[in-house]
Amino acid sequence: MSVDARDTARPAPAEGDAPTWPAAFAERYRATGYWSGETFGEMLRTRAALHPDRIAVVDPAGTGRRWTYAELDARADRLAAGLRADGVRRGDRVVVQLPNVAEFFETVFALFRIGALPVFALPAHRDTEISYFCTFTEAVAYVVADVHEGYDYRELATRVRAQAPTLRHVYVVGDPGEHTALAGVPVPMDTAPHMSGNGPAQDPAPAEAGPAPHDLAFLQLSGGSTGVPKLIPRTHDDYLYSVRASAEICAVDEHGVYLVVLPAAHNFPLSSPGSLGTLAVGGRVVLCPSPDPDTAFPLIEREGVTLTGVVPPLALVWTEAARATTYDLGSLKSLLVGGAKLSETAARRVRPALGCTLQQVFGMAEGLVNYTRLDDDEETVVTTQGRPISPDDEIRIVDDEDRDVEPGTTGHLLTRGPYTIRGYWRAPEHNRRSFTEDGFYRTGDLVRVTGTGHLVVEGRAKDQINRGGEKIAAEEVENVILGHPAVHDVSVVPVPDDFLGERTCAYVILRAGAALRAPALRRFVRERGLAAFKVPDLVEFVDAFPHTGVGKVSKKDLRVTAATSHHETT
Ligand code: OOB
Repeated sequence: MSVDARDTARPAPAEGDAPTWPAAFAERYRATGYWSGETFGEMLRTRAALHPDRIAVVDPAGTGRRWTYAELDARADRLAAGLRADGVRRGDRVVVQLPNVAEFFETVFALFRIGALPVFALPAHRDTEISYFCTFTEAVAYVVADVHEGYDYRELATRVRAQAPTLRHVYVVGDPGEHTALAGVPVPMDTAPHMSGNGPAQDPAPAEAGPAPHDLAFLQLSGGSTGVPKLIPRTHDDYLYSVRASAEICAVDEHGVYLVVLPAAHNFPLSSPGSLGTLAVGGRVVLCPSPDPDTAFPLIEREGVTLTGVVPPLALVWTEAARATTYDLGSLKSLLVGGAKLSETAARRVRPALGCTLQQVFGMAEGLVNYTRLDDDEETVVTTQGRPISPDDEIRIVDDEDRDVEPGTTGHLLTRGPYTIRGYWRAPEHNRRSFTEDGFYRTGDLVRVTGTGHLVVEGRAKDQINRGGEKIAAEEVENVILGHPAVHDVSVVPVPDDFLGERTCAYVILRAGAALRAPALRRFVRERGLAAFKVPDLVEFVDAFPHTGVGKVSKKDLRVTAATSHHETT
């Protein structure tokens, strides 16, 4: 394995934080060219040099902003210099919780250049999640918006700061209140001149060497099935490969205009091919402040959007709205749908309604992403969730004892490859369960493979609810509910839902003599500071849970009960 020259004079990242690929695999992935030896910071620099005046990012909020590649590049440099001056260093973690605003890219590329790791939080996360991310990752900084959708993130930051001893800085996009304005991060004198020109920034003498391509680029969140979310360590090499290959599969080039409809930090709009895939080929990224058709459709028309990615419930809303819209959606070439299973019925509606190609995407923040291809026949596109990006994505379908099943039979999906992690960040115990000894990731998905190598998602073995693409670990919600003094026991399971695919149902056994009603319990969960999408949609009070032969709560039976009973709306 070649050692990058930039590695000298730099401390190695802390040993053991993140399991990595064995040397033989890394060598192969480099030799095949998957890992190109470039960082995200360098990718943007190259792009800005090639076409400085082309628009990179459009943020239509407020008066609207259009940043060229040169401007984004210069802004990332300036912010990187300012953050360095504030003491943010290579390898440090910085929790980034921003809505779909241009500063998301400025921040993320600044951190990429420093080699500090963004920890990608979602705007919906609240005290419980953010405090956990900040303390577990020992984050030195936290970046938020001032107010978004009526919620004041500065107040959240104040509370989190009191809990997280390592957090030295809170940067705010907009009015900073008691914190620091991101726009006001001072630029040290020696780097300031690079920022004034119109062309791409000159390669400034770095205050400190930046990251190497095989270093971690960021920590992404796992939907997970455990009490606390797991963090997914992705390297520049592996992620850049997945975004470039995704752009090729989705035929995105410099004329591509990608609309970021889902939260920008999520792996799907970030990388499939998403904003990063679009920037990697010199296209244009348009931020959509809200996913509803009234916001998205005018932007599609005005900006000539060529592709975007949505979750299945949104695909339903869009296909319905497209029938009556007066906006011209003719520029849209493809709609990527993923994050949860798209029903065949819904899939068949996409092309007639929106006049564009459907691409199903079955991906995961841990790595593996599958796409239906642009030249797949219609039946394949509507009935499968696609095939892997890479010829080197290894797929195994196994039974409960890890034995390969007969071809075409449904089983557990295990995978390993050039952009699938070999372990979560600082979670050795959990890694022993989530990965096989030879490095396959246990996805928790039940899948079968068709004769053409396409995957069909048939179900899920992990203890998770997929609420229209938003993942909820049952255990995380159960732990919060168990904190209620009236609750003796609880079990959280999915309930089928026509629109979202699944909703959450909490089955609760109360303590003897205790009284509690569903609205009070839901309020309790909300007030504990959990993201709103994790608050159970339904609460059912029961006297006992079904049990398995060995006396464990049978979630399988409870799921069946949940699916077949009539639920009062709570
Ligand atoms: C995407 O990533 P995550 O990490 O939020 O969730 C991954 C899980 C998968 O393991 C699977 O259970 C489910 O989400 N999933 C799908 C699916 N796409 C994801 N289940 C059925 N059909 C699909 N098309 O959700 C994600 C990451 C990158 C691209 C797209 C989605």
